[in-house]
Amino acid sequence: MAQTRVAAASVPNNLESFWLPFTPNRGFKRAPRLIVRAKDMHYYTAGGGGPVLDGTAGLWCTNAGHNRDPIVAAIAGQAEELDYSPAFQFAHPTAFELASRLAALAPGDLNRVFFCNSGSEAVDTALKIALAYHYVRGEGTRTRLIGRERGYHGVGFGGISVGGIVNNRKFFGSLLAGVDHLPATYSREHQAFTKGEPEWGAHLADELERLVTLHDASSIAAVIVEPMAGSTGVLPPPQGYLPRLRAICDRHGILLIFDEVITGFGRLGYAFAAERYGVVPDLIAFAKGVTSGAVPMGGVIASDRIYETFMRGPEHIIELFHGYTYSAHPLACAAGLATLDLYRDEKLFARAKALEPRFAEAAMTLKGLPNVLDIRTVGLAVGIDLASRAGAFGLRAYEAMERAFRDEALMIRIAGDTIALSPPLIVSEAQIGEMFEKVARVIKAVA
Ligand code: PXG
Repeated sequence: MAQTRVAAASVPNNLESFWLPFTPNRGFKRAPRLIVRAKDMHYYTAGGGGPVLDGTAGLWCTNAGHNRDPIVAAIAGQAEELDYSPAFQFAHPTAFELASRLAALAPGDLNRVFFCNSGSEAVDTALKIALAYHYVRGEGTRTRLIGRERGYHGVGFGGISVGGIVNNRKFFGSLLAGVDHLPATYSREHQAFTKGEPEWGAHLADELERLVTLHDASSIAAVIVEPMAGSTGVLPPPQGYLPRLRAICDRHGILLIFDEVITGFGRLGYAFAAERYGVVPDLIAFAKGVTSGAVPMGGVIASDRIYETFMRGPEHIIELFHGYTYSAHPLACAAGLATLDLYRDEKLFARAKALEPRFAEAAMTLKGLPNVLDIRTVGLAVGIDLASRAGAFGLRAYEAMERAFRDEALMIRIAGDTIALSPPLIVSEAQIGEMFEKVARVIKAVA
């Protein structure tokens, strides 16, 4: 099906109108990187170029690989049957089916699924549910939200407020009031070149106790963290850190939110990182891998306890004043179901887990190359820190990204001077080898 559309994909003659997100627009428009088609592990570029190896599962989302036939067929079939139906006061069957499947994948009593369309919306939804939960149970003084330095929770005002990335915050005014941050868990001094979760750093969870002492538990609604911080360069949690955070939250009646937008759907070898770390949060935010990137979708999985807290009061009254026109969109739900089937049938989460040691070993072969300051691996993800060029933070990695694409036919992600790789979970051992050989040549080229 994808094949028939290739001929139609041509190079646009005007690049000016599209303002690209999170992209230096002028440089891009001088030398655009245009993708016109994808299949499994590869992209194909305008003018008949490619294959380009996808080292990043798109933006951490195409976990089942690109243009998988069952997902494409499910979207096409759904589009013919039901293009749209409202999710306020009405619903369609596929939404219930997908919610049940997600509840079955999620740990503990996380059984209630609220749908939205992106990770940013998922985060803002989770924060709002947390605030409203305390309000409806009569603890409306709990309004403070705690995030973490170097956290990425999307780009909504809630997400950037609890997030910890200066450039995502400093341009945008006063943000949400009443937010505080835990310290980031990364310390190069203590954990450089660690495979998996570093031994050092569990004590940083105790900073939450300090914040409780400062603000008082009666003012704190929730703590939100990524189990593994992805966007700021793959920061696996220190051993024991997440259980400690859970214990402190429990002690003080604070909800724990895991932002699993990246870690969900197999990236760390499990349906959710919560399972890998043996910690059940109160809310999980998800997106990306739920449809393998094929249709936008996000959502929040809440505990039975939270859901039931809302199910009081007169039955004709809306329990949660929140939702989106496209919540549980039929195309997204159909794509989601087909994607979950693929994950199950091809055992892709277990596959990621089985490949983790090989992936980590291949990643560590880059140690010793010029400018490589640290390599962190966990699941099928790696962050490679490069030394910055003098006076030009981010330039070396930017050059690496361009060279990887043009000279090595490899797509990589960059954050500052960190290279991140997170291939689709269908990646072969040979492709893992190929990927790191290409990255090695690129790192030498930008030395
Ligand atoms: N939470 C987390 C943990 C994320 O990683 C979002 C929320 C927001 O999702 P949406 O769908 O609103 O973009 C994200 C998104 C990168 C990269 O290269 C990461 C994301 C998006 C784009 C690029 O690290 N994460």
